[in-house]
Amino acid sequence: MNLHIDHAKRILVANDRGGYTVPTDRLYPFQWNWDSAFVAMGFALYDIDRAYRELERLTEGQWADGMIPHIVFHQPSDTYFPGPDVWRTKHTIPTSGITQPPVFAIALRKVHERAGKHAEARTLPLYEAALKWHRWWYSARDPERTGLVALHHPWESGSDNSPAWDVALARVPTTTVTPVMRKDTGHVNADMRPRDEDYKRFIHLLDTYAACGWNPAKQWEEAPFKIAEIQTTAILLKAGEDLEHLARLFGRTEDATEIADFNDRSRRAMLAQWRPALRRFVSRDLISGEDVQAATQAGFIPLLSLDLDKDIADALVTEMKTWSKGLKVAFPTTKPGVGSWEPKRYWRGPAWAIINWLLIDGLQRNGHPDAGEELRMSTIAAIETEGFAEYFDPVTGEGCGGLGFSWTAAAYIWLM
Ligand code: 2M8
Repeated sequence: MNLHIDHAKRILVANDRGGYTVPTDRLYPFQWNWDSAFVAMGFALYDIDRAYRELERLTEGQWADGMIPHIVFHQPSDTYFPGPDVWRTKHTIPTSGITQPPVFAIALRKVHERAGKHAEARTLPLYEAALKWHRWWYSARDPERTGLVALHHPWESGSDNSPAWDVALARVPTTTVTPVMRKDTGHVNADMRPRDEDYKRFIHLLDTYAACGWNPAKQWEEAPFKIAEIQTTAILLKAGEDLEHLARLFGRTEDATEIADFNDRSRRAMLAQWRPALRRFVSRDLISGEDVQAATQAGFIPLLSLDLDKDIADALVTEMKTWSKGLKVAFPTTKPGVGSWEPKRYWRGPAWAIINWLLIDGLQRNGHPDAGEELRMSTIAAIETEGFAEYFDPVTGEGCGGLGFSWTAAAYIWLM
């Protein structure tokens, strides 16, 4: 038995709160959307029942309109801000009012394929939930049918304080109705977290959407932050491919046609976001109408769901290599050396095991298994040296943020 795998499994046990896994104790005491999808894939390798449970418990938070919220507050806790009283949503089980990257259907296909006989009955309700959520993405977050889905809040990207949001977020006022009472900086060093000014803007956005009654059409009109986002769309497309696969497997021909149509739309739109001069893909700021130029990991995530021409795939890999050069741990979430790069501050530079996981899959898909293998080894070495930290300083290799972190544990189990 590999001792690290044993340790990873013990972390998932310690973070279990009754069929769902918190990202880590105290810092994140609830169920988070994309964290749970990664965790479910980890469980899929050794405990299918628990893998299904993770996804099932997440869907308890699904809204009638199909959205699966970014946090499900199954039980109260006073160690996190903003809690359910700040979100003011109306779901029976308290939830946040925004969403997160749709990794869910990617996880569901993997769980289903490892579940063997009799899996269909347990997979089907989750398949239905995923389909409802994908329909929500394409109606609520792409009403103009461009193929790129839009985010209304940096938290929806999962890359909360990424330099990708600097320009758009600067337009959001720092005034809030809700007093900002941060708890995160009581758990981890403030230098590793978003700045106070970011939090004021995060809460300004939350207050704005709460005032819209969390109505998607109203929010679309009033959102002061609206980014047609490349990483989220890339994940949605991969999830869409997996969902389409399940639809065909279950003989759901009409669903399959509908999903294939979503997928085609996103595929075409993403290809149009390729910028040869930058050697990466870009998001679009829907308020200014401009490209998001910031050099972040998001620009490489389309590897995951597009079958790229060789010259594009090669250019992406060349660019990725220049970013990783001389680093102890790849892959940095911001290009090293640019003004906004901060190697310890959360999503402004550090390496994250789950981002690497997506990139590894993408590199394999696009004919670069060696680059994928290098990244896999870099991720494993970082974890074996520093433990199951939330993320890693790419220069020193230091494990940062929360410790005993669920998605790092799941990534380790998966990547080994
Ligand atoms: C971080 O985000 C939450 C808000 O959702 C926070 O900082 O309070 C991000 O790293 C996000 O991607 C992640 O899902 C969450 C829980 O691990 O923490």
